[in-house]
Amino acid sequence: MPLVAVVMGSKSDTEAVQATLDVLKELGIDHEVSVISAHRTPEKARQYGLAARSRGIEVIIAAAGGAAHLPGVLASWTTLPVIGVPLATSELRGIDALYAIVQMPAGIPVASVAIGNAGARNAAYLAAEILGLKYDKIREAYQKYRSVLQGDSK
Ligand code: RP5
Repeated sequence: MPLVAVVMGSKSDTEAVQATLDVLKELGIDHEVSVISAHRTPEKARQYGLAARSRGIEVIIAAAGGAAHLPGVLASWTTLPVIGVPLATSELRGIDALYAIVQMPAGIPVASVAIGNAGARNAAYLAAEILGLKYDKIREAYQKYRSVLQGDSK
């Protein structure tokens, strides 16, 4: 049963989101992947956010570019933690998406990671940290990854 929902705003985001999927796979975290546009398919976003918890999802990672309202819209329909990944898919190269995600008004939080590949990877690591509070196997896999980093001289 997937614990992490990875949602992207467009099929065109697939390549940018691959780094998130790679890390989740490396850490052995069950996940599902969906394409939902907050502006083209708002009803789908609402239904997805409302049903996520009852389907067993515990963390949502939402990646979008441009006026990236997807993470905030999903967060409005659920009390699950939402991690937003700003993608550099527009002329503003992700600055717009970063501001849209990180500048959520008070009351409905969305965690923001960095623009692009670093953020895509870190979203999965952050999800592992959250899930590691409850799941020993995920915490151990994540700790193993971190201990490998300590031996890395770069
Ligand atoms: C956002 O607009 C998507 O997340 C994507 O990054 C960007 C462009 O999407 P398309 O218009 O190419 O589908 O909603």
